[in-house]
Amino acid sequence: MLDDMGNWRKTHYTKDVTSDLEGQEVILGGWIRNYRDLGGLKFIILQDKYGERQITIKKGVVSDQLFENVKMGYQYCIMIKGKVKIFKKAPGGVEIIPDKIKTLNVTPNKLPIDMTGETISELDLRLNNRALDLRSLRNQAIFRIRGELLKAIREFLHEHDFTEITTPKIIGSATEGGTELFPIMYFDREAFLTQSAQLYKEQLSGVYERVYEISHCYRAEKSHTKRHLCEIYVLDVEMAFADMHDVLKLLENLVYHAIKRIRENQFEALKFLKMENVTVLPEVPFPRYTYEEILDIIEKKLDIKIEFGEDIPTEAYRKLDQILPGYYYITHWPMSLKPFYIQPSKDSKYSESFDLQKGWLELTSGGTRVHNKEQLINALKEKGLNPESFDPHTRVFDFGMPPHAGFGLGIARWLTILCGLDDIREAVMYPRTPERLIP
Ligand code: AMO
Repeated sequence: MLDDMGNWRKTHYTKDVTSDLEGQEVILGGWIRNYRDLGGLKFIILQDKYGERQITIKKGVVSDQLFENVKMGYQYCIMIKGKVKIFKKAPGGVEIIPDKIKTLNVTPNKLPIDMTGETISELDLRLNNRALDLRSLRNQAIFRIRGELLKAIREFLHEHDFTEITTPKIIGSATEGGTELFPIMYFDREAFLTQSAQLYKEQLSGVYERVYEISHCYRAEKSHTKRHLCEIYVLDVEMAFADMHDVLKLLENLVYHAIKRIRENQFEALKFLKMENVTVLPEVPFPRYTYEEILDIIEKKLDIKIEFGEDIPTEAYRKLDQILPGYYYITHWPMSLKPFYIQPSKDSKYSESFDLQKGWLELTSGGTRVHNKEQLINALKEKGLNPESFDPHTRVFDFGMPPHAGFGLGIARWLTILCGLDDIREAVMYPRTPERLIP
C-alpha cells in the first residue's frame, strides 16, 4: 500500500538540515539512495536534489508501528517527518529520527543500473534509463557544474553589455553552407533544423551591438566519436565594432570567470569528480599560435606532416595534448577551410579566424566577419553557394552593418573538459547521436 502525500509539504531540502536545527521537526522528501537493516537498527540515506541525510530508525526510539512497517528499497520515493539530532558521523553532521515515513512510490527489486554509487554502470545502459541515472551522485555533480557554468556565462556577458537574443531553430536554408542539415516538413514545404545561429546573430549585432544566445543547433553528421552529438547546445556570441582580437580577449576572460565561479560555488562537485586539482584557474592571456605554427610543432615534435590547407586530424590533436595541455588559441586558419562569412586576412591565403582548444579538444571556433555586402556575395560565390538563396541575409548588409566578430562554443564539449568526462554523451541530459533518439 502506498501513502498519500496529503497535506505534507517539504519544510527543507537536505542541505538546509544542519545542527542549527537540532530538536526541530522537519519534513523532507526524496529517494532512498541506500539503506541498511541491522536488526534492531535501520538506516535510510535519503537523497534529494541538493544532497543526502541519514534517517535513523531504532527499535524502542521510534514507534513499533513505524519500525515494523517501514518499507525500504533502492530509489523508493518517500517523505519523512522527524526530529533533527546532531550526529557528527552522518552526512551534514545530523541524523533524523522519524515520527512518520510515507512511502509515495516503490521500485522493482532490481534496478536496471547501480544507484548506490558503488559501481558505474555501462553508459548505454545508463542512457537507456537516463531519468533514473541522472539521480546518481556523479550526475548530480556534473549537472550542478553545468548549471553554474551557464549561470556564470550569462553573468559575465551581461556585465559586459551583452543582450541575450533568441533566433529561429526552423530555417528555410542552410546557414553554414554545408550538407549537415536535418530536413523537416514545414506544412507542405521543406525546411531545416538550424546548424548555427550564425547569420541571425550577425544581423542582430547590427542592432544590439553585443549579443549572445545559448541554444540548440542540429548537426546531421554520422560521427561516432566521443565528442560529436547531433543536437548540440551552443553559446553564440557576436560583437559589433570589434575584430577577432577583441573576441579572443573577451573569450579568455569568460573562460576564467566561469572556472572561478565553478570553484567558488561548486567545489564539492569538482571534488566528487576528482577534478579540483585539474579544473583550476587558467593563466590569462591564453597562448596564441597561428595554424602554421601549430603545423610546425606537430611536424617537429610529433613527426606528423600536415600540408597547408588540411584540417588537423584528431590523432595529431591527441598527441599535441601532451605538449599543449591547457587552453590555447589557434589563429589564422587557411581561408579554404573557413566558411564564407569569415574575413580573409591581408594575405587572403589566411583568414581572421580562430579555434579555442583545451588540450586535444576544440571548444570554440570564431573570427572576424565580412561586413561589406559586395565582398560577402563574392565570398558566397567562391564557396560555390548561390547568393540568391542568401538574399534575406545579405539584404541586411545594405543597412549600415558594422564591423563585427564572434564565436560559437559547444557547452557539452566544455563540460566534458571541466568534469574530466570520457564521453560527451555524459555531459548531456538526453544526448542525440546517430543511433540514439530515445529517451
Ligand atoms: P562550429 O561548427 O565550429 O562553428 O561550432 C561551434 C562549436 O560547437 C561545438 N560543436 C559540436 N559539439 C558537439 N558535437 C558536434 N557535432 C559539434 N559541432 C560543433 C564545438 C564547436 O567549436 N558559426 C560557427 C561559430 C562562429 O563562427 O561563431 C560554428 O557553428 O565546440
